[in-house]
Amino acid sequence: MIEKLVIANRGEIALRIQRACRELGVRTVAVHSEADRDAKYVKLAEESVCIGPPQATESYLNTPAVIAAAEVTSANAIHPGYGFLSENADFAEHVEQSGFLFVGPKAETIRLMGDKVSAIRTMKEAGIPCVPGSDGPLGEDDEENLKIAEQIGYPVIIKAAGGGGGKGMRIVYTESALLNAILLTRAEAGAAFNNDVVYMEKFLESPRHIEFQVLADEYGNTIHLGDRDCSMQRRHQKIVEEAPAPGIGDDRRAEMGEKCAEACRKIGYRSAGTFEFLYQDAEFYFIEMNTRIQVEHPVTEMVTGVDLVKQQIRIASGERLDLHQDDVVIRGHAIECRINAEDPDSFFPSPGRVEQYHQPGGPGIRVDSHIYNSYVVPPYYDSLIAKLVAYGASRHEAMARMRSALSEMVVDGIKTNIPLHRKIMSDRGYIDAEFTIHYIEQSVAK
Ligand code: MV4
Repeated sequence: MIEKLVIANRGEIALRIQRACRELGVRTVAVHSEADRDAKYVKLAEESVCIGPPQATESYLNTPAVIAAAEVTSANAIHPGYGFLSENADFAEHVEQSGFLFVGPKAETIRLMGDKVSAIRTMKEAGIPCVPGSDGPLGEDDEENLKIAEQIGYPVIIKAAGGGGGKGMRIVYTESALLNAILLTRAEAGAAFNNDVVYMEKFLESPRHIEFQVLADEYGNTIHLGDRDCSMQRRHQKIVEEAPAPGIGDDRRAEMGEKCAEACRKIGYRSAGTFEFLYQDAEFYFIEMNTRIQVEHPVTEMVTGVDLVKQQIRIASGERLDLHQDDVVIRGHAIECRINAEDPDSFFPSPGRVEQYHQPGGPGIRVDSHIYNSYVVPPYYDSLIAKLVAYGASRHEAMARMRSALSEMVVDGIKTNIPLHRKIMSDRGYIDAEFTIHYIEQSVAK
């Protein structure tokens, strides 16, 4: 049973985990860098430990410092949040070897999913539809690689097994460009990930990004909580997410969700997880699995009423899932706008002091944020300062509530992307749900 938990993260997610623990009666320890001494989650914490200088590599990414914080405070569990150490298999292994519970899957599962070639092989065997591709690493045989691409059909994409989230990929449109692209991607992957394994997939030119949320306990009980559309992104940074994914029928959602839940059971998955798919021409193609709680988890919480962070902590405590698939009902629609401290036109980060903060409210509005009047957004970390979430009975009502909330929201002193969100919420293509992963770059942020 988790009695005292170290929150190995910062910002809004540290606060989110702290709130879940307070509800569960779990004591918490905040760890923070020197730059986050005045953070809200540190002030609200029962206990806090400074784990190092501002640079994340010296603090939030410092495995021995995080584990030492758990030791000196006699905590018995560590929640990694998202980013930082959340999908680092070696970290999860160190946590467990040091005698603490890790809030997440087994280290071996994180390792399996971190290698995209083994993740795809595993999911394909578990009955998940994948992108037509090389079905494994590319070898050194040029003729063989040309043959694979010929069979798949151009364009193809070369991806690094150690990549993911947009790093280490190269699109190839013609046979004449293939061999050089493989060499280049392999060299970059070796340098960036210390792993030069690359694989090939059919390149899907205008897909949507749709993902499925799952929960699994240690005893083989697995459920899905429906899907999210995360297509509204720029340079692999998601900007707006929503649940359920527009245009996917309830039967199709249930069928895909059940496949994901079934795959979790087959591979012995534990904790919260996300299956990422590309969706094009009414077909789903698995690309990656995320083994962490995700930034956009609130939209799923809003449409299901399930507290995903509490479930993660209960599962890590060794409890059984207290939900069956039949208990999960998707009702209404939720949209999340990621409010970033950045220039709305150039997307350049804009850290600094928040002179004035007015949080929007009203029916169906949720704000997950760690900022307050006179809070200084540090320059060292990502620029997310708030997640503004709107729930409505329909997508139409959720959008109307989001527009209203955006019109009320004030963040002065720094630049934010609130003007960009106002633009998106009144954009015809967004309103009509006619968009792909290329929409922001092609139509909104030209
Ligand atoms: C693809 C693809 C098209 N075809 N794979 C980018 C991040 C990584 N998670 C996988 N990515 C992609 N893989 C095939 N076979 C297009 C992308 C992609 C993308 C995917 C999801 C969300 C945003 C994206 C932006 C550009 C490219």
